[in-house]
Amino acid sequence: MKLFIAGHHGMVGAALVRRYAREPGVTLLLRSRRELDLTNQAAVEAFYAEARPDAAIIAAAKVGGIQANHTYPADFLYDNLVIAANCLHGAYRAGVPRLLFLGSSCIYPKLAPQPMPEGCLLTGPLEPTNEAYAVAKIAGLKLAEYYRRQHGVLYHSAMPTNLYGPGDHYHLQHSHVLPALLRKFHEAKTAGRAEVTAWGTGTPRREFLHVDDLADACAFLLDLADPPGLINVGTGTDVTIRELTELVATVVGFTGRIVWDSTKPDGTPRKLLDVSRLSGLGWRARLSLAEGVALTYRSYRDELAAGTLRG
Ligand code: GFB
Repeated sequence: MKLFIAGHHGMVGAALVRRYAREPGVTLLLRSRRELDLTNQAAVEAFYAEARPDAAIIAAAKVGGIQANHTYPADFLYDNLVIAANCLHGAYRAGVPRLLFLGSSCIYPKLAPQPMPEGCLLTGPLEPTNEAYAVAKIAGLKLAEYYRRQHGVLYHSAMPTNLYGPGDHYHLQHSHVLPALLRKFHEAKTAGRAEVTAWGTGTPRREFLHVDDLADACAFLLDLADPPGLINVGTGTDVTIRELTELVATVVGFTGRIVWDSTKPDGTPRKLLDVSRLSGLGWRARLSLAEGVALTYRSYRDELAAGTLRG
């Protein structure tokens, strides 16, 4: 099988490359951003026509944490919408028979029932801090659904919960909470500082999935003969941001004080996926949050030492 992984330099794409390295029957088609600009429709169509993959996983996206999403909504909507449109339409035009599109748990309404089943999509208003990203991802998953319905191609989508792992972004303003906290605690410990500031009130609840578990779930879904059109990928359990903060501090070995900056947004109060559809099919996440954070702190230090840390 010739498999195109769109976005293989990103955290998710790189995890997919690691996962498929174990599959001898799979040849990966990979293009860096310099080689193929996914926002350029003509370039994407030319790539598909020439490379002719048997399947594609669309892991390319402009992503960021709560503040980046809130500050750059036009970029988050435009880039993600165009990437989704080009990657799906180009695949369809070139006769690619199978495609897995990756979205995000923020596609569900802000006040969705918890845990959130796939069926609550488009039943209420979105969380304002990430509405732009969510609208683009909803358009992408609907494109997959409609190409499958109208044209009979096997295009389907997976919605991962908040992800973390090797190759994450560690920018203090623009990253997600878990990498931001790892960096803040590491730098405070190294500099001997007594205090670290975390954002918001610490009361929102979030679910975190290690990116290697997501890659395994993608490989599982891509093997199904008749995959669900839309499926949640998570662990099925969540923690408060305060609990996460304490866990990260413990893993890093920071023993000072944690101060909460309530001028920063909390975002959606809770975002726990209902993973019964996926567990019913026989897939479960392997890594606990404590194991995953310990592994990620190790890769953070390795990336820092190698000069490859992003952000
Ligand atoms: O991970 P995060 O940036 O995004 O923030 P979302 C999660 C929670 O952690 C919020 C709090 O309540 C933040 O206020 N938090 C505490 C921090 N300290 C920090 C910190 O130092 N940095 C950050 N970033 N947060 C994102 C969406 O929402 O989730 C994206 O914006 C995407 O579109 C992603 O869907 C999965 O979980 O709120």
